[in-house]
Amino acid sequence: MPMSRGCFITVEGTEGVGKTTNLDFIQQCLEQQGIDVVRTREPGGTPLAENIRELLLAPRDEPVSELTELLMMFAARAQHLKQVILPALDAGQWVLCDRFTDATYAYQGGGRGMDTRQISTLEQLVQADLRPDLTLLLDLPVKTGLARARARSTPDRFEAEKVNFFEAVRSHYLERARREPERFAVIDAEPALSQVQMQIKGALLRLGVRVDV
Ligand code: Z5A
Repeated sequence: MPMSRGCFITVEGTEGVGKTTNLDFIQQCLEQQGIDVVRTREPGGTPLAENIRELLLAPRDEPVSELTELLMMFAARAQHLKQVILPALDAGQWVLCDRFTDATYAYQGGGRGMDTRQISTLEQLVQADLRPDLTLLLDLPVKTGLARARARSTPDRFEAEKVNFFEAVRSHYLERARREPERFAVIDAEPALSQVQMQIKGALLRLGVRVDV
């Protein structure tokens, strides 16, 4: 019997919304149901793509062109898809990814103001018809997220952006979620973690995952 393809779950949101914290929880929920999970992230997920991530995040004096940034995001993604995501899905594993192409639309399209047709052209070239089966968008007022993130570590090149940048990122994410409600689940990330996790459990039911934790 042919093996069924795994599910592809992505987690998105602006700065400090709690992606890392909640990815741990989602992974635990899936594994508790006996699902074989590959957890990964973007930009990154392979040695080469992690090198590209370091180049992208490092603060630098030289201004980084928006097109260079966009092409580097998709270069890392092409490698990640070929080496990790597609083989895992084909082998029936579930892929749980911290950010994917919605982040490119939100950060490079919304934050940097790039023409989303350029993003869509690269999306088609790099990933053809592959889209996540479920995208959890953790949503939080920008100032709350920045306060949480900045209490934790020194800012990288993206984290050093101003509040307006993140407001544009947030509204792009919310607009994408509004347009694709069957793929996105918008999670209110402001309340206590236990309440955020209740909402996540509800969203996982869409993929038939019933969680007992
Ligand atoms: N980027 C891009 O521009 N284009 C692209 O296509 C892609 C990415 C793929 C790196 O991403 C950068 O790449 C990112 C966008 C860009 N830059 N930014 N900004 P990243 O995902 O690695 O970086 P990040 O967004 O900065 O994520 P993060 O720092 O790992 O934050 P987080 O995972 O969302 O948050 P956290 O570490 O889980 O939580 C933050 C703190 O809040 C922590 O102390 C928690 O304990 C606390 N927390 C979490 N939940 C709660 C609740 N419910 N209540 C109270 N406190 C909480």
